[in-house]
Amino acid sequence: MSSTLFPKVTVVGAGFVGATTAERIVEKGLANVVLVDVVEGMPQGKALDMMESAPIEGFGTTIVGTNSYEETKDSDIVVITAGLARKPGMSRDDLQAKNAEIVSGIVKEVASRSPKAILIVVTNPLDIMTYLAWKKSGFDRKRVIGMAGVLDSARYRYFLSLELKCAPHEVEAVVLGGHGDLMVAVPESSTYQGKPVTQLLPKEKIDAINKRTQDGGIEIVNLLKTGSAYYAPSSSAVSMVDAILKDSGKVLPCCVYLNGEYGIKEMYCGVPVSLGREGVKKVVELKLSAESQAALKKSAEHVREQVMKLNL
Ligand code: TXD
Repeated sequence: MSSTLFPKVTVVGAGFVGATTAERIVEKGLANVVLVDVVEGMPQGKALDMMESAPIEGFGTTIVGTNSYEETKDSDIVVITAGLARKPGMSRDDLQAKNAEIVSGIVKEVASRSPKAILIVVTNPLDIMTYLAWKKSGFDRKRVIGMAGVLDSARYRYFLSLELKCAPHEVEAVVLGGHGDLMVAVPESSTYQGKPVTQLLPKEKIDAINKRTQDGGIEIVNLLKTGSAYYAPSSSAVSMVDAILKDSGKVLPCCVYLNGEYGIKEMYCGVPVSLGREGVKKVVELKLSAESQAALKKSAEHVREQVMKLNL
């Protein structure tokens, strides 16, 4: 297929998450990519390096690297990964002020050039940056979505599979709420071979897995010491890009604006949604236990408190 027939995805931030996201998108042949970063030469170098793998990998999509926004015009999707990442001892909320400045500037640049795009926010603190991107873009709430739930659920699925002694993809699982210490793993909606994991594993095991999932990001930060996770985060972002571009309607847990769903009003929070070309097609309301529902509300309230600090 000629490369002009592919959709266009801009990835802002050519660091670990951004570059890996860009690589996965072009290698899968999903879209042509524009990779933007403030560091001179770096996105250009990474893009050229990826294009030189095209003859070997056999993809027909293209990637260009740039320090300006001109090339991003009329993107179908913009994935925002720019910002600072956590270092050991830092919480996601510590990143807030600096990343708010970065994300606001980027949204201003991309929203005017790609007014019909869907924004996928990846930068931490995730729920707050997604709210900020929605406010600053002026876009419909369906078109501004945060990536966290797919990653948190993938971690949960992997950890459950270790206990269940099965392949990770055989476990279906959901993690809801904000992307932070108050995220809510929902064992009653997580299944292996159709059975809820609550029937397959003892409560202490499930509680320990929930805790490891909540600490999934910091476990990697502590091992890497100089950065945070990017392989699973980029897979997660690309699964959202895939569902949107293919208009698949796939249900994925994403950070979206809620207006009464799950009893949460006028706030961004992680819940399962069906994704397609218009962005969020539908919020899927799961039947939660009283415990999970209360934990979800608590998590959303924490996001609200942090959002208030932005003084928007
Ligand atoms: O689940 C999730 N949502 C997350 C979020 C999972 C993993 C990482 N998460 C967050 O993504 C992380 O806490 C950071 O806030 C972002 C990016 O993480 P990454 O690991 O990719 O950080 P890097 O490697 O430091 O890359 C950030 C890049 C770097 O190249 C900077 O030069 C660039 O962002 N940057 C900018 N690019 C464009 N425009 C501006 N203003 C800018 N400022 C920095």
